[in-house]
Amino acid sequence: MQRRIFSLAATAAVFALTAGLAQAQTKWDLAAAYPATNFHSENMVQFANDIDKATGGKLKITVHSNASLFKAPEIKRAVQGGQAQAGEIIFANFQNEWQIYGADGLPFLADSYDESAKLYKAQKPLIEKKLAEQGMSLLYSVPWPPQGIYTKKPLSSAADLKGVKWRAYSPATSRIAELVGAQPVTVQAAELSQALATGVVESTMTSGATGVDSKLFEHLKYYYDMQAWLPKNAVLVNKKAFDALDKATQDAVLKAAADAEVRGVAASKRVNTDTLEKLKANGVQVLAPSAQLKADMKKVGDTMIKEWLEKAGPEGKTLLDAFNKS
Ligand code: PCA
Repeated sequence: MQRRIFSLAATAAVFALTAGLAQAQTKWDLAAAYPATNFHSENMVQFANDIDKATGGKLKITVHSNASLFKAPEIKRAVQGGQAQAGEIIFANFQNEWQIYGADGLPFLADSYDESAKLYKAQKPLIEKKLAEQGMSLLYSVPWPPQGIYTKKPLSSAADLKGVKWRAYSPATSRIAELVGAQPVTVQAAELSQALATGVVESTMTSGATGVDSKLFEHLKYYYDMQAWLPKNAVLVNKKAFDALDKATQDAVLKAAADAEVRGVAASKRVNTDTLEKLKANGVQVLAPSAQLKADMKKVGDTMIKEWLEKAGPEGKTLLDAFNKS
């Protein structure tokens, strides 16, 4: 009898301890779309670790990379609905929902790291307001390296892209294909290697980073370094999940986010240089576009910016004015 009472007491003590821990610890899922070795994903893991450390383990965030929790286009809705407390999106994927999200996916509107930072500054207040209406907040945003064209065959002008099966990742990258007479097929990064291997696509416009992540060099031997735009990823949080944290934990999240943004931009720049070198080492010809190809793509960009402005209306004009003034 004595022993039984003792063991009951011990069980109760264990229960009390676990309950205490469960109360003190919050667990979040962060749905991400790119491979674990991608610089955005690595940065996100560090972001989660920083929060873990700063809160003494009170907030544990698990990063689910490579679209393992939700497919890229589903992540935004998952965060909005609270199926994931946090998630990483690429704004350009959501241009059809709201044109402002697509501004950094337009060719040659903001085509360098400096211009990208200026565009972000102009976009940010609008995006923060929209996300708040959607029950979310922006934690941080980091640009991909500049986008160029991968092909199987050399390109002297955009006419060489006619009829080519072109992998798109966003409405804007589909529109480019239409304007040059290529055949757009939307394939998110997590499925890109397979789409190339099975011949579903034979060209794409993306960064050196994704070229290395998805081993594009196994199929595509030319990379035209167009430096056409720098689309941004963003880490979003469900507002209710954030509001449920105590003030000190909220502050830790915001501090880690600010650090991740600065660190991410620096990583993007580094990765831009490194991955172009890796493409070369893997037999890709990394080339500057011919004057004709450049002029052709610039024309495509001009058309798309005009179309964008028509759809974006006064809000788009406000954004462009703010960007042009900066
Ligand atoms: N890589 C991502 C988006 C932009 C980029 O550089 C992709 O190709 O899906």
